[in-house]
Amino acid sequence: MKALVINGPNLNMLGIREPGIYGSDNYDCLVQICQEAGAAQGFDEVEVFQSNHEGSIVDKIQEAYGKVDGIVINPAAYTHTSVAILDALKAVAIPAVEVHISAVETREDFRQVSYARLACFATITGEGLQGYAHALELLKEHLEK
Ligand code: CA2
Repeated sequence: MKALVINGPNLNMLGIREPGIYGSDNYDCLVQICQEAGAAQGFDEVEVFQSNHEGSIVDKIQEAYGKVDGIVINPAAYTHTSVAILDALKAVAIPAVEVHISAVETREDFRQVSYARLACFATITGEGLQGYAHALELLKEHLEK
């Protein structure tokens, strides 16, 4: 069983600024948490992808069709703007979990909208990088049903 973790713009900059919101761990830590959690959940493979470009994220979702069993996605700022990412998730119909490092529901009004959420069966917010481990756990449970 293969999981794909997709991260949107600026998440490769984790740990460099805004530790009060996103913590002090860097992107390599995020990748490690996903790999370890994926193995612990019994996934055969967890691919972790990051892009600053909306079209590249859409391409990655399309490429997952027929190859990936489940997706964990933090679209970052594209969460709040991208109908293209929503449409790609709907098009492939791969079970997906939305994850946000911060508690977006307690932040600015513009962060209250999530397009991607409309194509995800669960959303995790405010758990820091461990939210990715939680998302992989929910994904595995969902795929086993
Ligand atoms: O809380 C989350 O995971 C977010 O998806 C993170 C996005 C933000 O636009 C969303 O509203 C919530 C931002 C990701 C990267 O932001 C950084 C900012 C400064 C330094 C490092 C990363």
